[in-house]
Amino acid sequence: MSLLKYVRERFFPHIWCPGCGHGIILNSMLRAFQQLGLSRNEIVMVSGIGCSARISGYVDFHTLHTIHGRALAFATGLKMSRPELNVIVPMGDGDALAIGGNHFIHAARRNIAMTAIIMNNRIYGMTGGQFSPLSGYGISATTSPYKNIDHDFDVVQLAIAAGATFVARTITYHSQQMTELIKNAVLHEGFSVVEVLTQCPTYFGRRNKMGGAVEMMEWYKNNTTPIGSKNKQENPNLIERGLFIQKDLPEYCSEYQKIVERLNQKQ
Ligand SMILES: Cc1ncc(C[n+]2csc(CCOP(=O)(O)OP(=O)(O)O)c2C)c(N)n1
Ligand code: SF4
Repeated sequence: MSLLKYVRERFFPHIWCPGCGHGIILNSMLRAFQQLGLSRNEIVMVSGIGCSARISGYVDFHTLHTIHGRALAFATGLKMSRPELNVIVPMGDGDALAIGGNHFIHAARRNIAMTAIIMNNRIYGMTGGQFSPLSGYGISATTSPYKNIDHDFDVVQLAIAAGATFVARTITYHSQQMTELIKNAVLHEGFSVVEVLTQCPTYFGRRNKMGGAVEMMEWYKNNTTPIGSKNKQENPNLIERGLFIQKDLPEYCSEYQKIVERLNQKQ
C-alpha cells in the first residue's frame, strides 16, 4: 500500500540536497509505521531544528516543529499528557547531542516511552557545515579548516550508560534493517534510541573528499558490520550495527500513573 497517506504532499518538493540521507530515513520510518498498522492519529512526531528536524513538516501525523535541542523536552510533556500516543523524535547529531545532549541523557535515564531517532551525519548541515560532537578527530568542517582536534563519542555507549532500554544502530544503506529496528523501537515500552549513520554529501562529503552520496553510502557499508561478527573480530575498527540492548525497566508514564491512582484512592 502507498506510503503517501502519511505524507503532506503540499509541502513537497522537500528542502534536502540531492543524495542527502535524510530522505532514506523518512522512507524507512514510514514503512515501519505502515507495517505496524499505525494510523496517522496514533503518531506524534516532535522535532527541533536542523535539516533532519525538517522531517516533521513532511509527515501527516500530529507534528511539533520546536526549537533546537529541545525536542525531547517538548516530547516528554506531550507523552506525559497523552501516554497512549506513539511519540517519535527525529534529531540531527547536533540537535540531539550538542545543544540537546543534556535532554538526551535525562530522557534516557527516565525511561520514558518514546523513540529517539538520531540522524547522525556528523556535521551541522543546516547552518553550513560546522563540526558537531560526532564529527570526530581529523575531520574537516567549516569551523575546522585545519582539521578537527575534538574527539567524538559513541552514541550507542552514551545511550546505554544513560539508561536507555532499547539501543540500536544502522546506516542508510541498510534501509530494511532500519525499518525493522524502528518497528521494534516503537513497540518497546521504554526509551528507545535508533542511531542512523547517514550521509551529508554537501558538507561532510565534499569537505572530506568522500565523493558523492553513493560513495558515502558505500563507505558506511564497508566500515560497519553486524554486532559480534567475525569481521569485527578481525577488524576492530569497524563500527557495529544492530540491536545492542533491549531490556524491561519500569516506564516513566506508567509509574507516574501509579502515583496518581494511589493518591486518588487515599482521597
Ligand atoms: C538555540 C539555537 N542555537 C543554534 C541554532 C542554529 N542551528 C540551527 S540547526 C543547527 C545544527 C544542525 O545540525 P544537526 O542538528 O546535526 O542537523 P542537520 O542539519 O545536520 O540535519 C544549529 C546550530 C538554533 N536554531 N537555535
Ligand atoms: S546540507 Fe547536508 S544534511 Fe542538509 S539537506 Fe543538504 S545534504 Fe542533507
